[in-house]
Amino acid sequence: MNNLLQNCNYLLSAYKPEHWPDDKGAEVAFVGRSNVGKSSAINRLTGQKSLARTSKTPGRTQQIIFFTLDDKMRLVDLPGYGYAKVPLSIKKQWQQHIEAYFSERLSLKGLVLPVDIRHDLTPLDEQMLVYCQDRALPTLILLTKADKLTRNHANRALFKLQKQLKQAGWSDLDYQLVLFSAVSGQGEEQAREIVCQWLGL
Ligand SMILES: Nc1nc2c(ncn2[C@@H]2O[C@H](COP(=O)(O)OP(=O)(O)O)[C@@H](O)[C@H]2O)c(=O)[nH]1
Ligand SMILES: [Mg+2]
Repeated sequence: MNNLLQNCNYLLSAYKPEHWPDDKGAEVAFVGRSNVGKSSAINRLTGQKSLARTSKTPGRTQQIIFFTLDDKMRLVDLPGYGYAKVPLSIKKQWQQHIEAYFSERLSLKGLVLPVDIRHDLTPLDEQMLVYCQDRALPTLILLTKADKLTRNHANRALFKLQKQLKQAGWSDLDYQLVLFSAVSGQGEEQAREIVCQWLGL
């Protein structure tokens, strides 16, 4: 099947809101813990090996990176969080930028939140869900690195996360949940379909 996201190109990296592209059209953002597989997910979904730079060293990119599909649609790689060695000043700056992005960005139509299938949700993951709920933004939680577990264990992790979200007061109407692997391609079509729908493709 034709990959509607494949014609995605690098647009720009922004340290400051002044550098963001015009707030027009539709945008889908990816945000999550450092090293969770955000960039790998963007590469898998666009079918490009090295569109977003992947890294074994967490916490390296503090910019917001914009990719463009055409003049009106963008994918956005937001800086990762939760990396302990990042200085407090950078963490504060990160918080400000992310808050500004979520509160101001009108073209933002949906958020992809990758979560490592082997880890629990962190407080910042939940904070992202709060941002989405505050502006009624559709959310896709990708349970990444599913290839690291057997199918049985992966399904168990999925149920565990659903339970954790329910206990934290989230309704299953607040998010969609997909088992995903950038390595095997598990869940890629389902995730791509959701992203395309948000973009109006
Ligand atoms: N096994 C496996 N490794 C992955 C997967 N996704 C990412 N990785 C690895 O995890 C590390 C961090 O990935 P990256 O995409 O740079 O994470 P980011 O910091 O969230 O953008 C890299 O070494 C990737 O190769 C996956 O689905 N399966
Ligand atoms: Mg990355």
